[in-house]
Amino acid sequence: MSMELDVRRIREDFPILRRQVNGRPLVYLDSAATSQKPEAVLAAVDRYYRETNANVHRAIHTLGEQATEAYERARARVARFVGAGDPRGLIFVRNTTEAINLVAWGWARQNLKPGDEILLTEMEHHSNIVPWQLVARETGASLVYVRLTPDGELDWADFKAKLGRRTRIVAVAHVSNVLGTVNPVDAICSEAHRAGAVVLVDGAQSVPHMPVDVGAIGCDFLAFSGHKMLGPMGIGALWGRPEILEGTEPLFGGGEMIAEVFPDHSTWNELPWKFEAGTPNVAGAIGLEAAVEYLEGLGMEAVAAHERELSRYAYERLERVEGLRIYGPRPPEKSHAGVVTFNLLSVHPHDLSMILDQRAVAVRAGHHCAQPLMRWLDVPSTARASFYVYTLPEEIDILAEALEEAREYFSHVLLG
Ligand code: 7TS
Repeated sequence: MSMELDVRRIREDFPILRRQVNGRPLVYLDSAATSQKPEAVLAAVDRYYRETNANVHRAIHTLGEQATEAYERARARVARFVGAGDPRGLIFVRNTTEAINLVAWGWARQNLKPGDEILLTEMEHHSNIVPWQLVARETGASLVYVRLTPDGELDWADFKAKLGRRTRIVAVAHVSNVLGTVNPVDAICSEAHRAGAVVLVDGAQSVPHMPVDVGAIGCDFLAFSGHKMLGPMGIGALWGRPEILEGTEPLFGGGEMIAEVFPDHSTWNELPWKFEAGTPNVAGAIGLEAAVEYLEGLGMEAVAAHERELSRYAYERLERVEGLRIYGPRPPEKSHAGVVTFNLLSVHPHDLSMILDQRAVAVRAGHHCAQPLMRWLDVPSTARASFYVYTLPEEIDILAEALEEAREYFSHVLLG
């Protein structure tokens, strides 16, 4: 198999991959939930706390200045990673969920009115549904969902039909965390802009796995999480077009986000600090910078090619497991990221996941925070294997063999 990355070499950078689970080497196939962390990220966070720790944007002393410089350097690096030349558009938040809420409660609450429409798709994660429901209730706007094709791709004709004069914002996942579908976000942006709507791209499953460039996509907002891209938990980012953010009122008030405070009113700091109230997660931002540096060292084209190859192989291998039903667009004919979702016979995915765990295989089981999509699939839940830079094709073989054993076991149980 042609491999774009030297995966064995990469694995040496991830200490957790040396551990055993139930007496066997860990087979970690749950990177869509969260990724593991390389030494470089662990060391960057550790070094920050050992050598530089101080609050940012406040102190004039050496540590304070070094911490501020490191935090702002991390911002510029993360902004460049997603193709944003101007770091003023890059706001550090906790995760994708917070980034989307910032747009919903900031921009949308201030700009939507009764009759306006928020256009979503049937494959969204709950974090790209629920904030819009709350804001729709508050503003009188309504939610409209683009349908999926039987393959689990966006129904383009339905998108064009539902995008209209009333559409104010389109919020769409770049990559589905369940089906692995890669959505044509650049085409979505040009259509939406023609209709006068802004576009938020949920990049939680794309920014870690493929080259993402906000300029090339043409989106207005991009949300992503550090913990899914080799970085620490508790740090993520919202990128927004600076001209839109300039016109948006802050969401949280407090230290850092102000220019001047009077007893009865305040004026706001400049971008991006206007949206970063209180002491930020400086160590997290520095860890995320180290993650970005690590990914750039591998090359995002190579990362994407590696995962495409793994998902093509996973389909080919898992399709040979009798009784396994696989969902989502089939690679390589269809554009598909490193996520494979399936069910075995009528076995509950939680039971399946427990059996796989006995063999040290970690997959996710459940509704994957995408209940509307589960209803579309007409199943209560699924099991999901997801891949990253450290995933070996041999681990897909181990998964397939464990599934074959599970099928043996359950077919006896199910048939009595
Ligand atoms: N959007 C998508 C497409 C996601 O996959 C996730 C997390 C989120 C948003 C939310 O990210 P968070 O960092 O704010 O939690 N997805 C998953 C998953 O698939 N399994 O666990 C979390």
